[in-house]
Amino acid sequence: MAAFFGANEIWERRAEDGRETVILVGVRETNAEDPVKEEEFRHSLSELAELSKACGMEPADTVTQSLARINVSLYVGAGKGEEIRTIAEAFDAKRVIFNDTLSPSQIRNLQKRLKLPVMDRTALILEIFERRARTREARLQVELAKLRYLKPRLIGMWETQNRQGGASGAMSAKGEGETQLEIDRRTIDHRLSELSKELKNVSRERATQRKKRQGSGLPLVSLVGYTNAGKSTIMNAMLARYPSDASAETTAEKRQVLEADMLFATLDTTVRRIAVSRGKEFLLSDTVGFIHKLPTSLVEAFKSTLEEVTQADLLVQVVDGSDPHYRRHIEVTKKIIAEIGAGHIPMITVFNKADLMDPPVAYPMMGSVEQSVAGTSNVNLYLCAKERESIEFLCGEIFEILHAERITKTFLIPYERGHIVSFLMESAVVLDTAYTEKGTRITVECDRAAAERVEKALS
Ligand SMILES: Nc1nc2c(ncn2[C@@H]2O[C@H](COP(=O)(O)OP(=O)(O)OP(=O)(O)O)[C@@H](O)[C@H]2O)c(=O)[nH]1
Ligand SMILES: [Mg+2]
Repeated sequence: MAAFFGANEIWERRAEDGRETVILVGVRETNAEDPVKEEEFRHSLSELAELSKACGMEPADTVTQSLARINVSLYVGAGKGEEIRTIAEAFDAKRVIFNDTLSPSQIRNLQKRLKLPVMDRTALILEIFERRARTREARLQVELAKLRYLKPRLIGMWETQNRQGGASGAMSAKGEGETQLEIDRRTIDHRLSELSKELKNVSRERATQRKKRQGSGLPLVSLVGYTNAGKSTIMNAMLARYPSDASAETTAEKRQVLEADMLFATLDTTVRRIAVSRGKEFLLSDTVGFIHKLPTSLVEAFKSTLEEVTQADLLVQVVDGSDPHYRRHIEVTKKIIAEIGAGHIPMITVFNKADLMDPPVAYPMMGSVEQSVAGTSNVNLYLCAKERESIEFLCGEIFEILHAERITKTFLIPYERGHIVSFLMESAVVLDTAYTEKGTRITVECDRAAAERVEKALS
């Protein structure tokens, strides 16, 4: 991958050390089907500034424009193009970042006009993902997403430059990027198919692990939500409060996940067993966070990572309740959840960071029905992930909902099927045991799903 992308100056030619001065540009489209409100527009630009900082850039200025429609050839209006150029020169900016996905021809025209490399929001998010990707699966997925994004752009450039008889094309601001010409459609397609194959293998491994976990009969609870909301903090706090001592678990499985005050701290999916007491256990998964305008190519490429979410019995949507834009975050999360096919799964909403909320709220506390987020979930909690009491409260609620699916059942298990008894001892609350002529008669309280599996095994 390094060799392949080494030739691509959209990302790689940027100095990794030292912060690069950049100018941000956003257009508010007033005639769009669903025009964004001024306030939301500002928010998305401040998010763009955060994204650029996360990529080692220093935004010096933000240029905005309201247009009835985005300019098809230049994204901004022609006059605005000149203004951006003047501002970029004044700040000695090295790059201009645009708040929307640019078409290949917009990139070309803008670079020609501005005489600077341009980057769009999608490329920026892809770059952060690339920097953060640690596991093999995450790296493969990011490369796939990036290549899908790049393909039309590289080919567009290749064609333009060929038409120009090899003259330095629009992408090659300041003489960079000639090697781009060497990358042709076949190379890209070849790599794309290699990546898809590798990812299929990884996805198969993941499916095997999942099957093994399903064998434990434990319900799966998935943490989902906007980036930086506190998902990993909740995961770690749960692990610390209710460590599982199941002998099958390795030290690695008990390991905590990375929590950090940065965008996209988590890029993979981690599943851990949370044991409140014997028979009161569930699996908890923590995964990649979402963001407004998360590139479709990323959502698609991260399908296998996100599969854990689609398999969950319960979703816990974590919201940074102290962020003034939390409503927007909830909307984005809801949309992505539906996109990946998890819209039907029951969900609790956690308004996290209650300790930072202004005006202050009491916590841990159950939100009122009026505070419920329409169409999202009807159970909502105010919490502070960093406090033990909040974590216990959340766990209680999770069980409350999971237990709605709990039943009491008696089984007669032949002595030669002892492993089924062990399974029930592990995953259910045993209410009564008797040893009869025909086998062990055992009465348990367990998940409906676990009971169904035992019935099937005995039939
Ligand atoms: N004050 C306060 N800070 C919190 C709370 N929960 C999390 N944080 C902080 O918020 C930041 C982000 O937390 P993470 O747990 O990494 O967030 P995440 O949702 O996993 O983020 P991504 O992995 O990027 O999707 C960290 O600096 C946490 O310490 C809370 O309840 N109160
Ligand atoms: Mg995280």
